[in-house]
Amino acid sequence: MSSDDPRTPTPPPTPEQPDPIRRSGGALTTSQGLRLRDTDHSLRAGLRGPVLLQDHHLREKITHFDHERIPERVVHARGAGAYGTFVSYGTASSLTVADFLAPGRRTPVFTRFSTVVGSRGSADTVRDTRGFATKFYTREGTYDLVANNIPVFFIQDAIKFPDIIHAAKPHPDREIPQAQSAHDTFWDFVSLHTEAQHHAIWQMSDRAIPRSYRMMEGFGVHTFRLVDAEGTTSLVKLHWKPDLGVHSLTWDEAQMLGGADPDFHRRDLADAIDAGHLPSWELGMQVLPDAPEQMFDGIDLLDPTKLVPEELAPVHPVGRLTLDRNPTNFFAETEQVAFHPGNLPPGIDVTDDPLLQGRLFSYIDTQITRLGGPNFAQLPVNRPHAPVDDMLRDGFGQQAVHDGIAPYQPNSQGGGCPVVAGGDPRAFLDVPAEVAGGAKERRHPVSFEDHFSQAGLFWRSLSDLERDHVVAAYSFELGRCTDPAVRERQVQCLAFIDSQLCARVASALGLPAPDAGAAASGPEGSAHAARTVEHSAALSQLGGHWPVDGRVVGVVVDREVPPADLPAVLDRLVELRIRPILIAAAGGSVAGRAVDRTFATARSLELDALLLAGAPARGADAIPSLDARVGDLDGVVDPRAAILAEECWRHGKPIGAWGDGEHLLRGCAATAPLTGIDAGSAPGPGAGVVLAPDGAAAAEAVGRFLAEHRVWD
Ligand code: HDE
Repeated sequence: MSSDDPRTPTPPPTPEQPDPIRRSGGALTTSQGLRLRDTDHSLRAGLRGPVLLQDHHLREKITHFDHERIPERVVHARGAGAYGTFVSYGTASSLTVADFLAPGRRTPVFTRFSTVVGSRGSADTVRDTRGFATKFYTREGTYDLVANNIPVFFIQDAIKFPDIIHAAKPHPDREIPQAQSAHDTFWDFVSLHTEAQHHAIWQMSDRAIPRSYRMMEGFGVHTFRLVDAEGTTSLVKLHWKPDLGVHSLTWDEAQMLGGADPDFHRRDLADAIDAGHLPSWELGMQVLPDAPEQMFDGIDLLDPTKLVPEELAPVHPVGRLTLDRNPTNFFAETEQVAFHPGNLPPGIDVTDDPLLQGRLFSYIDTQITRLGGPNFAQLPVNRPHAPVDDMLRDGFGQQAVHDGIAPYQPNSQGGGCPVVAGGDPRAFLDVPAEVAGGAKERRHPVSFEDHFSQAGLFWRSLSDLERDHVVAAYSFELGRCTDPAVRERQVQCLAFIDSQLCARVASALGLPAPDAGAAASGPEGSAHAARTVEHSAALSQLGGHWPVDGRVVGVVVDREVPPADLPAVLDRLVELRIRPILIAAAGGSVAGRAVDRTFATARSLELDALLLAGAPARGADAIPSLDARVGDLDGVVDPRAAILAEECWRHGKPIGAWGDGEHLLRGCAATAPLTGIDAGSAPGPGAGVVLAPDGAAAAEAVGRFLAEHRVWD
């Protein structure tokens, strides 16, 4: 097929190759290409008369508008995406014939991140699992790695998917709460259907409130099967490891952001890419022997509620993904992209995990409705970059003009074309893996019955601070349940995970902790516990130093008396790969730099750290009622600057001050109830608050703290 053959789908547009359907810069036309003289007035019978039915432009404009919405995804409705490139290290080429994993191979990709439960207009920062789906436009056809940021799933069998989702979505009577798991039906289900407990404890951890899509891990969840050139197979678990480390919001920030900036993650991703802070992840594989029983160290590899601790099977890096281009049009690309876990290249195949098997059916089924028919693979974002020569024909939205008369096999009327690949090793291979036989039955193996041991492993592997957050999350979520029976049943489940966790949550809820003896004996199934390691350091996200690329630092400045070194400090931050946001009482410019935010528009929530470069005089729009909350600021300094500092302090964000900024910082420190900064001890290094001799030193110090994400002390 030649490249100008109409059957050859063109790859998604790039900025250099605009989509031919997109008309830009020219005259306004109808959909038929007729140039229009006016689009502001309907055609009327006389100046004050009725509108005429014959106004084709009015009818077309309104009719098309009436049909602009398509159904949102039944899950993962809210998301954001970007294009990029995957570069293979070649380290997996001994395990799989997949061409995109050959040494040095570069493959274009599109990645979409999402929340699961909320609808398309819901907030980004809700407590939820995140989707992390990547479409690799490989030379051998499209590969979709449809992953989540949590390595295990709520259920073991696809037949339970409607149940967990119905329980997690808003209550059907009032359709509340939106995008929340803190309600009765969710906890009703997970406390009755206890295989959900492992996923639920991850969801109660900081993993479920990421700081950024750029700072999340991704997990393929299921075990997949690789096959090499000799036909030797291995089982793998797939991992995305972010180069920026795994970091989270605090719960307080997540909730405040739901109101202040519901688009926080979407904006963060697009802004970082625009600013050249390109997000990147390493793809890694845990490689496990393809033994007939498909168990590894007591862990059933077909059970998607179990992970394999990295201490038992290290993650081997096989390539790097870098996202470098924002979509041009949200609807055309991010909304219409369609992933499918069965889109696999030669060399990667599925396993008999019953959750994965159900997914293979579900994705295409839902997309036929959502994208209006069976031809959605022809939409620009979904078009394979490999040549397509299928025998699929007609249907709603057909874009191709197929020639010939023989879209069937075998044929002689089309010269036998398109031909099947036969034994060509580059064609897709259904790996002839043995099927575990037996009678047909609706039952799972006994190894699926352990629902608690890995939830306990997760809890034990967290640092004290992370555990505090988990306790607070359970206490909040169960505290929002109205039915005492639901609360009590979930507290009983916590007893099977860990007695200390249970006691702390029970105490917060004012419930008695179940007696330790009952908890220790465990529920039915615990005899099969896959308790292989006591502790897995990889499950904790704290510790370590990470690049600060794309972190956001607010610089508070007094427009009237900016410090002389302000431009140098802003330049230094950019050199450190940090994005400065200049904040002043009013807009305009300071020292030749544009003010990015005024006190009316700045919120601490978009900042990772704060630099105080002055004690800004009150803006004309200063809020008098805030004065009472702010102590020793002379009634001259704008109280909103102090509130920025107080929020940063409360959320563990480093604060640096120099020059006149010291006055503001000391004023904050003097009002301990407001700031939480202890007035007795002078702010200084170690507490995450730095009084620096100059701006450069303040910027460097804040950068050092940011490498650890937050100052938890
Ligand atoms: Fe999905 N899932 N899922 N899922 N999933 C969808 O497909 C489904 C599961 C995941 O950005 C839907 O096109 C079933 C696990 C992501 O477009 C739907 C089961 C994992 C996305 C669907 C699962 C995922 C989806 C909704 C249980 C992590 C968003 C719209 C058997 C490994 C993709 C759509 C995007 C989307 C079904 C479980 C990840 C309904 C039946 C496990 C990231 O087909």
